[in-house]
Amino acid sequence: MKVKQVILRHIKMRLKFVFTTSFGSFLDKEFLLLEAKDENGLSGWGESVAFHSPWYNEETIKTNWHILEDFLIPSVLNREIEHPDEISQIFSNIRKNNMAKSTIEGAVWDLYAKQKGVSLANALGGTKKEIEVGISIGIQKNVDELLHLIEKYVKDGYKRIKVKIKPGWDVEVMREIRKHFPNVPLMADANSAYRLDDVDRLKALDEFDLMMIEQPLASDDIVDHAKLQKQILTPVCLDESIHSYEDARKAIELGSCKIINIKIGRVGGLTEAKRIHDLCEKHNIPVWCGGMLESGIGRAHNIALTTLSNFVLPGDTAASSRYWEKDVITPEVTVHHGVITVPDKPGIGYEPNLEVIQQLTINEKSFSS
Ligand code: OSB
Ligand code: MG
Repeated sequence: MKVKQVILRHIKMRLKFVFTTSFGSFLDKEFLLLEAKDENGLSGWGESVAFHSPWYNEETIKTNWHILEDFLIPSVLNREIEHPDEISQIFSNIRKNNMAKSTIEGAVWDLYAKQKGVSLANALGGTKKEIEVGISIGIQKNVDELLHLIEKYVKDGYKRIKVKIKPGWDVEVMREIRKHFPNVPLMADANSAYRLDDVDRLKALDEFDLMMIEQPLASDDIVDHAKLQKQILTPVCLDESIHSYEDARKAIELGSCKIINIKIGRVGGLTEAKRIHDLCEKHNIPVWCGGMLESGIGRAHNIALTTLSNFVLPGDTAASSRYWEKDVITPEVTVHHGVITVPDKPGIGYEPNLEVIQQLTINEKSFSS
């Protein structure tokens, strides 16, 4: 196959709620959509999950645009490609910038699946027809508001509740949650808000029977996480620390985690995500698919990836309507009793809604060879 044209769009969408983590809050979500067209007019779609500011990792929408425009798009345009696995090879001389790489790699995967007439899930080797999802709840103004949200999402049927924590919004909050929801599958995500010195506070979470604690320590650490895991009962799950297969291999070898959250953008694309999945499966490390408040395009990629066999824990891929008044795909992603039915149409299986996309586009550029 050959990509003959790429259209890069900068989109701005308002979330239905303010999302707050240990790093700060936001209401407007900006992101990039990349459309890759072949000679027959078929389009593959990818989404950049980089944020407006570099709080989650070092990438931003602007750095992604730059790397895509000046390096990644030129190296893919008009090039003969047999299989999307080649894309990560083509990019191997460009360091990091994983979210930028993943944007175009995902579009090529979608295009490839559409050309073959198979679903993206199928093209990746996934077999599940349904996937289970949980919900990620940001830090709230007070515990009552958090309890109300949990009640609502439990009623909706979400398979597990994840709450964001930080020092001062942790042990007492979990105690309150457990008082009201003694049996709900529960986990916490710290987005790197703690240091190894905080071990006593983290040990105090052991009594709440959490499924895991996600990324308690520094975003570039795997050594202290290994020390921490030896001292707490709650399984450590790594998010920010895992950028590649090699990171995953080292973390598993060191005992830095018992679970890994795979995000396609963070690891540079679907091919690398699948490699990490396979490695974890071999080592009995369960994985789940993380979320980055994606639009429907990125959400569809997450759904396809989650059909792989070792995605045994509910992911953060909640329904479109949880985030957006109107998503950029038709149909929107819906969740029934905590389950998403995986689409079986070719490619990502949801149709990009060009009218909605146009309305939300604040900058657009077309590239062709
Ligand atoms: O750490 O998993 C995270 C959202 C933005 C950035 C990082 C994270 C998150 C979430 C929400 O937890 C996941 C989602 O609902 O998309
Ligand atoms: Mg996380």
